[in-house]
Amino acid sequence: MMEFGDILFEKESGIATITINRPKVLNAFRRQTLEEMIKAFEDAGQDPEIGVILLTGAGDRAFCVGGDVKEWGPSGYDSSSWIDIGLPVVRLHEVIRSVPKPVIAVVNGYAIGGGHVLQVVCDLAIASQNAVFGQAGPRVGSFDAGFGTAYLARLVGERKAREIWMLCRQYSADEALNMGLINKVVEPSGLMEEARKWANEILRLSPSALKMIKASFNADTDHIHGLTQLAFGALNFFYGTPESIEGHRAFIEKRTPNFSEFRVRG
Ligand code: S0N
Repeated sequence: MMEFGDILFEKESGIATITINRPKVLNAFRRQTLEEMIKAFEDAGQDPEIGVILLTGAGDRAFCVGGDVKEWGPSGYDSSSWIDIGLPVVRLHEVIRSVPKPVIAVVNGYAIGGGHVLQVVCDLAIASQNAVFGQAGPRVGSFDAGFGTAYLARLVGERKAREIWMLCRQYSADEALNMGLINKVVEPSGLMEEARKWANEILRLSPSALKMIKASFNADTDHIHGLTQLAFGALNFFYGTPESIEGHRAFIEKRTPNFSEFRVRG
């Protein structure tokens, strides 16, 4: 079994479970976390003993709250942030979509920012009653567009997807279920049991049929990968600007950001 520092990776009875294990920062990810997740997904994807992959977060507060804002310190983002976080995020989205097995997000708390996008790109999502969903980028001087926007709109419709990004509100598990963002809501104590139940149902089905079905769903939205690459390229230019730094500093300093000086003629 591979050794990891930021994640837990277990395999049992056909099910691989990848757990982001940074509960002190609500399972926010850094470059190391992303690289380990990519390796674990690739390993599970190639392992003939594995038929389903579960993705979850450690503890009972969070699934994942996106990039670790504190890793870059109070001076804010700079263009190296793109290399540190951006490139592995793009690759991780790709790997979750390309592993030829169903991936289930098991959402046990906050799924915010890039953590929310992770659950969006999974094939299925089961959440506990206390899960909270939402985007944060425009509040913290960042954005995770591409699959995070255009594919989100496939799940919940254009209006709701635009609301999610343009207001940065938070949504309960029941609201997420009603808008088609997730598949099922259960009591927190029964979350893993329910996820394993779904996984075991999947394990009874034809792996080749599932592989082709996943590939065919993906084929319809694969062009969004290009949008993701463009958006992350734009993010590289955005980081390090006073506007992006204001969002980052405001979060670190626990205050409301003031973006008023950045409003320009269209
Ligand atoms: C999750 C929220 C809503 C929880 O609010 P709550 O319950 O009031 O708890 P807090 O007191 O706010 O948080 C508890 C402790 O956890 C720390 N923390 C929270 N989020 C992060 C984080 N993302 N990174 C590091 N630490 C985090 C808090 O600071 C607090 O610590 P203490 O107790 O020491 O004060 C609320 O916390 C929230 O809204 N969090 C921010 C979510 C967010 O903005 N996520 C995206 C952040 N990342 C970026 O924007 C950088 C860009 C990036 O990494 C990226 C680049 C490309 C593609 C994707 C991403 C990506 O972020 O995903």
